[in-house]
Amino acid sequence: MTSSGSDLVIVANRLPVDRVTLPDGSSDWRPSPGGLVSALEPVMRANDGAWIGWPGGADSDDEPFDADGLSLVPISLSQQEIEYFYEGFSNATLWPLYHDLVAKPEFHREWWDAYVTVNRRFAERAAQEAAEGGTVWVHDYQLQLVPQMLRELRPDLRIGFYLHIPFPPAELFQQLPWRRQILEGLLGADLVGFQLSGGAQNFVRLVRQRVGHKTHRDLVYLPDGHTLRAAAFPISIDTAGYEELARSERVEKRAAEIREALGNPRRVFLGVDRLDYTKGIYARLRAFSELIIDGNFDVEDACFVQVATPSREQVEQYRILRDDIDRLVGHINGDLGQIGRPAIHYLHSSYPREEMAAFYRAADIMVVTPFRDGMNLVAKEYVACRYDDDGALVLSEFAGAADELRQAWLINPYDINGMKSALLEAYRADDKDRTRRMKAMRKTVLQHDVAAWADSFLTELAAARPTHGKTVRPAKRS
Ligand code: GDG
Repeated sequence: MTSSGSDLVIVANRLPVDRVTLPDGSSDWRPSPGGLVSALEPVMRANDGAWIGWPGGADSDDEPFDADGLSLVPISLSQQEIEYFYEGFSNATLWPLYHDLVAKPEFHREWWDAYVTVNRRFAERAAQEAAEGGTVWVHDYQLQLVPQMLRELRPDLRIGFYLHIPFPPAELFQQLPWRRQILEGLLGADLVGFQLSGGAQNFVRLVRQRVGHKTHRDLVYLPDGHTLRAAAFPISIDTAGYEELARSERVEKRAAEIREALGNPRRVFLGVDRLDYTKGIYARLRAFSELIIDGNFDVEDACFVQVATPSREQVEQYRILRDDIDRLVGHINGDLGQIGRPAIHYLHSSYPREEMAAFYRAADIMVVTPFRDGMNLVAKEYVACRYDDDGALVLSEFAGAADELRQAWLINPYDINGMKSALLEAYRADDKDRTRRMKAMRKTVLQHDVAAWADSFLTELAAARPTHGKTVRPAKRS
C-alpha cells in the first residue's frame, strides 16, 4: 500500500497465503495458489492492490506484509471467534442454509454476535486501507455485513460484493433470525455478484419483500439515492494454466503411473471434492457400487478413485460425514474388492496442483454430484485438462457449472437410479460421443476463464458508479 492507500482492496475470509514452519523453527508464508488468487493477482498488481484476510490460526497478530509483491493485511481472530464466527455462524449456520438445507442449520445468538464483531473488524481495516475514491471488492458468505459497515465509514468508495455459494430462495432464507441484517449488510454494495441469475433474483425479491426497497429487474433503488445492481457472474478457472500443466511431460508420466498403480482397469472413475456433505460423495459411491453388484462391470473393468480433501474438521457435521464415508468405503471394498483390487480407492488427503492434474488426466469418467454447489470448479478443471477431447463428465444439475456445461451427462443427485444410468452411459459411451461432448465443453471453458470473470465484474462495478472515484486499471495481460 502507498501512504495514500490502495486503489483496489480485496477483502476475503482467508489471505492467499499459508503459514509454513521452516526447519529452524521460524515461520514464513507460502502462497496458497487458488483460482481466486490467480484471477486477481494481475489486476492487484496493476492497481497497487491490497488483500485483507485471516491468515488462519488463533491470535496471530501479524503486521501487514508483502508476499511476492502483493500487499497482504492479516486480520487476527481469537480462538472463540474461530469457533463462533468461522466454524459456527459461517459454516454451521449460513453454509447449510444457503445449500438447500442439505444439513440442518444451527441458530445461536452468540455466533451471530461474533459474526457482527468480526465483520466490523474487516470493514474497519478495509476503510483504513482503501485510497480516496478507491474500489473494495468483498468476497463470500463470511463477510456479508462488510459492504454496509464500510459504506458508513467510507461513503467515497466503490464497493463490490461477490457470493461464491448459492443464494437461497426466499422460502429458505426466511428462516434466518438475522435475515434483515444480512440483506441490509449486502445493500451497502454498488454491485452484488452471484454465480447464477437465480441467486440474483432471489436476492432482489427478498430485498423488495423484507426490506421494502423499490426494485426493477436487477436494480435496487436505495432511499439515499444510490442504486445497487445484482447480477450473475459465473466464476471460472485459469483454463490455459490447467491445460499447460496437463500437457507437461511430468503430469502425463504421472497420469500413466496412476493408471498402472490402479491395475490398468478399462475405465477409471474419479471424484475430487472437499469432504463436504453438499458434494454428494456418499450417494455417488453407492451408485457406483450398485453397478458392480448389478453385474454391469466388475473390479477388473473399473475402479473409482475418490479424493476427499480434509475440510472443516472441527465442525460436527463434517466429522459425522467422515465417519459415514469411511464406513461405506470399508463396506463396499469388503464386499466387492479382490486382492490388490479394491472397488474404491479412497484418499482423504490434499495434493499439489500437479498431482490433481495427473488425476484428471488419468480418469475416464469424472463424477461431480453435489446436492447443491455455487459453481464447482473441479468440473471445469477436468474439462480444461482434457486437451485430447476425450473423457466423460457426469455432472449434477444442482451445480452452477451445469448451466454452462450442458454437454455433460447431467444427473439429479437425489435419484440414485438415474445416477446409475448416467454413470453406465458414460462408461459405455463411444469415442465419437465423448469427443463431441468434450469439444463443446472445452470451447465454453476456454472462452469463459477466470480472468474474463474478474474483468467483467470490475467493469460492471465501475459502470455501477460511473461518475464516481477512480477507475480500476485492467490487468496487464501477458
Ligand atoms: C466454493 C463453492 C465455487 C480440492 N482438493 C485439492 C484441491 N482442490 C481444489 C480444486 C478446486 C477447489 O479446490 C474446489 O473448488 P470447488 O468449486 O470445486 O468447491 P468449493 O471448495 O466448495 O468452492 C463452489 C467455488 O467456491 C468458487 O467460487 O465453485 O461452488 O462451494 O479448485 O481443484 N487443490 C489442490 N489439492 C487438493 O487436494 N491443489
